[in-house]
Amino acid sequence: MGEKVEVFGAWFSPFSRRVELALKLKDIEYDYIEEEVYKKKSDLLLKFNPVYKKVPVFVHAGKPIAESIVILQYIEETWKDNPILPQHPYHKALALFWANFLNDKLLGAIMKARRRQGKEKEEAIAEACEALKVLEDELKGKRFFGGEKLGFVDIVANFVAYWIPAIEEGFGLGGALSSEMEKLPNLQRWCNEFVEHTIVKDTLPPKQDLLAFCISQFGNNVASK
Ligand SMILES: N[C@@H](CCC(=O)N[C@@H](CS)C(=O)NCC(=O)O)C(=O)O
Repeated sequence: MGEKVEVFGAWFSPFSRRVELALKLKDIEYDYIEEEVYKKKSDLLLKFNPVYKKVPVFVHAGKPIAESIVILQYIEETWKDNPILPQHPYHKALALFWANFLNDKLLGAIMKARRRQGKEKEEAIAEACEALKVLEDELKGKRFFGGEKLGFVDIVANFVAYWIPAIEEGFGLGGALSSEMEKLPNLQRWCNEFVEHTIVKDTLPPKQDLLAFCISQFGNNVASK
């Protein structure tokens, strides 16, 4: 597959990092273009992702694809070596189910908590903590969500392993998710193993920079951004 592979991303974005991680796991070379998504989006980004206007955008042989989970599926289908999804249709469906759970239930509750205040905020935080407990059960007896090897669900769950403290700080969530995670041993062990993985390490932004970015970008303006 000799065609050009490009990722339009942002250094702090767990969604962009998902795409980069999949490419690295599959040993696919790519050009990376950093976008200033919260300052000025490039004309190319707007052209390639006119619907959401977000990163990541994956461009293969000039053809753009947006939305990290869709991009991961495309990468998996295009480059068959080092698979990140199970071959069996049922197991593949389960992996996609968990990927959607992470985005819809967990991230959905986190985003809701960011925008709400008072009781509604507390409820959304509790919903996010419930979702973490579900992940704890799912990891029972397993090294990774994907089994012995890191796979699709692990890639999508990158924000759980690394981004949560910075997100909590930036979104004014008060540390409840981090405290919940301390009570979940399977999830703790998974987080440690995930961030220590040699290829994953390469895709994690410096913790202090991430924290400072989240505070300056999202802090003090919780309801409106
Ligand atoms: N559902 C998208 C989420 C992407 C996303 O939220 N990207 C953020 C950066 S972390 C972005 O580009 N934001 C720009 C904006 O909201 O205008 C995915 O999975 O790719």
